[in-house]
Amino acid sequence: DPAMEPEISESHKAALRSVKPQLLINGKFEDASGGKTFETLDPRTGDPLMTVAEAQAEDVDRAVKAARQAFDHGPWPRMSGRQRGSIMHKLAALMEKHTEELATLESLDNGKAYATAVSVDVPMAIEFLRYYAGWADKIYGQTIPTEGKIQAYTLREPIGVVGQIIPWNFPILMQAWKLGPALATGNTIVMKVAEQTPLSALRVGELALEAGVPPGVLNIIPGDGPVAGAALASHKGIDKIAFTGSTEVGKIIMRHAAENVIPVTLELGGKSACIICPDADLDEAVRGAHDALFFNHGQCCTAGSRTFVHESIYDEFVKRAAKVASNRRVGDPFDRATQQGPQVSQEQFDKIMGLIDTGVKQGAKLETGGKRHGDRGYFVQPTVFSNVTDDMTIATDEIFGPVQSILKWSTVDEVIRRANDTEYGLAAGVFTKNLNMANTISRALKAGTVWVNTWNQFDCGVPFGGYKTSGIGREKGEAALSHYTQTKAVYMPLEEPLT
Ligand code: TXE
Repeated sequence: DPAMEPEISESHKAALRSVKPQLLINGKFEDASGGKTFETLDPRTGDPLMTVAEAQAEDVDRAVKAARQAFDHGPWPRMSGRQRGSIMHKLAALMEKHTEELATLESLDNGKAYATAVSVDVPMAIEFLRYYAGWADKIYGQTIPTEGKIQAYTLREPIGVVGQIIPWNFPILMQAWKLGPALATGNTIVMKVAEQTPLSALRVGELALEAGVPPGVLNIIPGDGPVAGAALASHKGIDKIAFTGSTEVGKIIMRHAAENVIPVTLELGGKSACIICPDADLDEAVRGAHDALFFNHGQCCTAGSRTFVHESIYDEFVKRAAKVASNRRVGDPFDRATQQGPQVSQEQFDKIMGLIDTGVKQGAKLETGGKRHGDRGYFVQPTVFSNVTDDMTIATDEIFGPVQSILKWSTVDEVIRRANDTEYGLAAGVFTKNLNMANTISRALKAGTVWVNTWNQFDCGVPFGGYKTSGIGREKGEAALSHYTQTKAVYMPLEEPLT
């Protein structure tokens, strides 16, 4: 219960003490220039959790130079893929050894349920690093048959210094998604972590040094978006930029990349349609659509934030969905029974409460929730709206909170058209027992991932990314490797030199 004084227990204090709250540049933890700092807050209370160095443009410049030196002269891009893979395996093993500490940091900083952090976020981050460690010695070019007495082959080389900017919703997991392919392919990295959640990433940075990642290969700079983030994205010394965050900032990142003519990968917002067909098992569909939206407090780019329910089952579905949501256990993330902790920040809390108000004003029917939970921290009641129509703001804008919007459909053509009628295209899904329906709908949906009778499956090996304004490029799987390598073609005469 958030009304109770949240506890900072001995194990929480020990986890916090494990973090060096500074900038990781060239293998050393340092203060920011001018001694600039910011507070990362405890979302349960809004009280300061820890004071962290805040990178300034000069610091970003130092980090990029360190990464450049490590790329141009250091061992990382020159060692064999197998050696790089083995260092990555060591990092994964160290993270595994520190699973509880990392999960504690994740919950303290982000507010997510500890039970989830310790069983999903941290183990998945470890699994991702292992998956990409396995790729490190399996990335190679081709020998290509050519016309004439000449042979040609290709090499796949790392791109160089990569800038990576990550958000706060899955701090350690987003870090692993970005580090895995970049490290495996031999790049060096400057990573700007989110100002709301810098702690777990800094701890992982230290473990990376312990694992043997050479100085300058992984530089981590906590700081503000418009200061440190912008300085990184616009820096002339980076060879690639990868970003996960809002579509609005994604456009800024792409403009910087255009200025410097460097490749850019973006993983941006979503407004994913979850389509419930009349033949679906109702309880499974209610539960599936609930999890699709409420997982991680609704703070998922893939949240099923438009639940389209067939008119023949609509009323019953809404009744059950409201019941499931109202039973959701909101509370202290460290209480093992908690399913939903606080939202990450005051800003996100305000945005969500504002959108709930807009929903009510625009005529959606509030079935449950709609208010703040408790009287301190950033807790929001699990909220369900019915009678939502396509033009309402809650049906068009990313809410990024525990707010389910249920819309009604009658024909398949109509629901496909409406599901696709959005600027986003990150994910979508359908609940049905009818194979034809599953095939028709999954092929017609314009989204980078489609889930059938499930949601939020994220296997390391399967590519993930957005259609339309949800992004550019793919993370995870073999697909991500192509964004961290460039191809060199080498020609060589087979007989006497050709002129
Ligand atoms: O995102 P930002 P915010 C969506 C979600 C959320 C909204 C706003 O709808 O409510 O975005 O969240 C850095 N140059 N998503 O404000 O600002 C910033 O410091 C360079 C969806 O937190 O995009 C952080 O590290 N960098 C998303 C990162 O960008 C800049 C996850 C993301 O922050 C910058 C998060 C700038 N000018 C939010 N401004 C997803 N796709 O999962 C900010 N940043």
